[in-house]
Amino acid sequence: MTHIHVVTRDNRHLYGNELQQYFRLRHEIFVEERGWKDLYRPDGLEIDRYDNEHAVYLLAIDRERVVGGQRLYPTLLPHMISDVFAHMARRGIPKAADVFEWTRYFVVRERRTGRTDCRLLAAIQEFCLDEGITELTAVVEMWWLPRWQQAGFKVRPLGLPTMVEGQPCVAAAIRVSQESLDHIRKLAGLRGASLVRSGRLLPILDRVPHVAA
Ligand code: A1S
Repeated sequence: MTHIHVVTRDNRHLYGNELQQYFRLRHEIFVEERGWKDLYRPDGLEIDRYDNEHAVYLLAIDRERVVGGQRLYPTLLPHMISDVFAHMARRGIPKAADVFEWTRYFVVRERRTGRTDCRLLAAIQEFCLDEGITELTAVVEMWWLPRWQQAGFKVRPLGLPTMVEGQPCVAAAIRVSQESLDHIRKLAGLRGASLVRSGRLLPILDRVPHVAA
């Protein structure tokens, strides 16, 4: 059975093996499968400057095997949109304690039937609602827009579509809401809360450094 585990700086010591798998999978999927060659590392682990103590991971784990994942990062710190994609957010980059950037979303190939995907989408809405995060920001390829619409996510573009690595992409903000969670839970066939929180986790917003990016 697959569960979505919350991994933060408070409990990452419990997930050493799973985090190693997760970074290796990110390399396999983003560098080798998706061809994002700038992320290549000779050790085969895709780790970037945002994989630090402020990152939060929601990992889909089936009996100690990581089968999917996603990352959240505070927008009050320099983050991918402010550092690299600021030109794609001409309407302004949302930066607030309760706004997080959403990156590195994947499901392993043999689980791409939509089910793990729906669970990860439900998990992100559930986690953000629980923690008081009101909005997510992301840079995505355009094919995410109909996916989000189908998932019941409320999305507003932050700028015009722009080519990134030969693909039309857009920066967007997604509103976190109970309505979206209910919608995606229904699609995923989930009745209630599905997140696993191991160890002693402090509320995420208590951890957000109040430094403007
Ligand atoms: C940043 C993301 C942020 C949210 C943080 O009938 P199909 O196969 O065409 O249906 C597909 C397509 O409609 C669409 N789709 C998926 N990958 C696509 C691509 N590279 N280009 C264009 N369209 C694409 O989604 C439908 C279902 O996809 P799927 O792979 O068969 O199944 P599933 O279970 O819904 O998994 C979707 C994801 C995106 C999770 C999976 O394909 C994956 O992990 N891909 C590699 C990682 C990735 O590209 N992540 C997004 C960027 S991170």
